[in-house]
This record gives sequence, structure tokens and C-alpha cells, in this order.
Amino acid sequence: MQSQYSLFADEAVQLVHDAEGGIRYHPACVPEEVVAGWFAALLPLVPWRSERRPMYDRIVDVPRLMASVALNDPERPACIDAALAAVQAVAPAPYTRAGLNLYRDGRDSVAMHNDRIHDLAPGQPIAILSLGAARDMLIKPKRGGSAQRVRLAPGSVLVMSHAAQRTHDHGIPKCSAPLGPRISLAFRVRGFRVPAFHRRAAESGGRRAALFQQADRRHQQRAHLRPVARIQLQQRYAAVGGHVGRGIRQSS
Ligand SMILES: O=C(O)CCC(=O)C(=O)O
Ligand SMILES: [Mn+2]
Repeated sequence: MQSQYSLFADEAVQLVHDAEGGIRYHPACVPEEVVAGWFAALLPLVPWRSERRPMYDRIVDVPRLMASVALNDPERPACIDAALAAVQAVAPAPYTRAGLNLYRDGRDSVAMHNDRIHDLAPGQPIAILSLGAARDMLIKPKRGGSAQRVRLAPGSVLVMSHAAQRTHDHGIPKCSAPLGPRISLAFRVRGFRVPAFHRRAAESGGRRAALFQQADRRHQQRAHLRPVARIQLQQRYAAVGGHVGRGIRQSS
């Protein structure tokens, strides 16, 4: 069935190419007055949280507020479904969660990063719908080279492939001009890849299957470590000259 929003979906701008669709920008997927309504509904409704993260030898505030909504949560705001329909029109996928970011003004930002992919379904896109003030996003190849700057207009959708998280970083830089608030809705498909070794072990039954389940649980726990637990782990590992994962990444 055609979504009402596919009527608005215009020419996409391809920013990065890869075998999974790369990174592309759809400038006007939802009319501005519609996203203004969603913005007004979400701002007071969402339980925004602030986070703190380690940065070098300090613990700093993450410069934006965040929230997360499961797309099967019966309590989810109605406009999340409408936003999902708009995203499905340009980037169809079995999305499971929406990560929300609130940039209160131009001082809020997200540092250059790639989204953590260990718990995202391989091959599935990440689609970001913008509401509120327009903000620039920088997209930079990890191997070096110059960054592309794309203005994320309200009602636009930026689609990034899973594969692009390995080749490119993205971020929303701070802006010195006076700016109103912006909300981004990042739709993702959660579900991590089970390594072939573990899959075979699980299928074999008996003791190996139990070992697999143990490894699986450990993996899930690591994936959902709260920031504070990560900080504690980092400090512990730092004391013995190690590190946790691939370092702290700012993403969902
Ligand atoms: O706000 C945006 O457009 C980007 C957000 C982002 O990169 C993230 O949540 O991982
Ligand atoms: Mn991101």
C-alpha cells in the first residue's frame, strides 16, 4: 500500500555510495506544518533524559537530551507511527526502535561517530527524520578526506546504510547562530548478528548450546551496559592498561 507520505518524497541526494544504499538525503518527506505538529506533541510527552559520558580524564554532560521508544510499545505517542510511515515510504525496513535526540539550541550537538552496529540488524538502514530547527550534519570518510555538510531540514529523512557505519562518521556540530530546538527521530532495526560459530553450537544441542546461550547473554549485557557501568568498567580496565570495546561512542 502506498503511504500518504510517498506523495511528498522527492528526489533524494546520494551522499555516499555503497552496496547497501550508502547515505542519502530526502529533503522533503513530510510537510513542514505536519512535522511542526509532531514536534509540539513530542516535546512535552517524551521522558527526555540527560546522560554523562567519560571524555579523556573527565566525566562530561552529553550535550543533548535523549529518549528511546520501542515501536511495539502500546504507550508510544501516536505521531511516532505517523513518522514511521513517512520513513517507510523512502527507506522500508522492519524498524524496531526510535532513538530521539533533543537539541535545545545551537550549543547542543553530537560528536562525529558511527552508530554502534553490534546490536543492529546487518544490511538494514538507519533513517533519521528531522523536526524543528534545521541543523547541519557532517559526514566524513573514516579513511580520511573532506567532510560533506548536509542541512537537515524539518520534514527531511537522512538514510544511512549499516555498511556506511564502518566507512563513515557523522555528527551534528555546534552552531554559534541563535537556533531553536530540534528533535531527530532515528529509526533502527535492533537485532545483532549471531556469529556462525555460535549458531552452529546452538544448533548442535547439549553442552555447546548451553555455552552459546551463556556467550549470547554476555553479549546482550555488554550491548546494554548503562553509561555509568561503562565508566566503571573503563576505569577498571584503564588501571590494567586495557580498554572497553572500541572506546566511547556517542550514538543512540
Ligand atoms: O540528530 C541527528 O540527526 C543525528 C543523531 C545521531 O547521529 C544519533 O542519534 O546517533
Ligand atoms: Mn548517529
